[in-house]
Amino acid sequence: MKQIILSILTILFFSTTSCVENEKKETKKMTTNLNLSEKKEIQIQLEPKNESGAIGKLRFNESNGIVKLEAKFKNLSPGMHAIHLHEKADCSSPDGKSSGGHWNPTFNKHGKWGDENGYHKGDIGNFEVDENGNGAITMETNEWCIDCEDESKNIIGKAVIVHQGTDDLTSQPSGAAGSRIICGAILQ
Ligand SMILES: [Cu+2]
Ligand SMILES: [Zn+2]
Repeated sequence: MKQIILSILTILFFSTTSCVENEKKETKKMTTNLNLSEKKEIQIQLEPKNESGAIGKLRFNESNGIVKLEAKFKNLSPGMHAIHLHEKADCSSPDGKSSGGHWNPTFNKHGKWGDENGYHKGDIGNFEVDENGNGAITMETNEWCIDCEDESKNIIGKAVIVHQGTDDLTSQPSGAAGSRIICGAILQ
């Protein structure tokens, strides 16, 4: 009888400990996944195109499903300049055209960001450059992600392009913004 009770106790003991261990593993796994999805950052040095001499620095960071873009530019002509995400992370050609057209994974027409009639996922818009040639832009959106599974949101493998002119937000397919003066590949 003693023998039986002892074996029952042993079984009980082992089953409880293994339960606790499983729970520990679960918790650890969840925390790791959370950390991975919580903070992602990419910094890019932007290069001049079409011999513009313009340069810039750009940072994307993702936190809790929101991607924030912060960019600063130098040596541009004063006034409004268009900025877009183009479809290929390829800045190799001197005119920047190697980066392709506007990034448009949802097959919409070109437009102002947020327009109910449609806009490209790369249609960031315009930013202002002062008389010293300096400009900056920031933007936040949940319509992009950094390296996620959703190809209609993933900005990795695309390029940032700044144009000589202003995006009129209506001309198709790219806002008649003129030549490309800055390019940066979005790669990790
Ligand atoms: Cu563009
Ligand atoms: Zn566009």
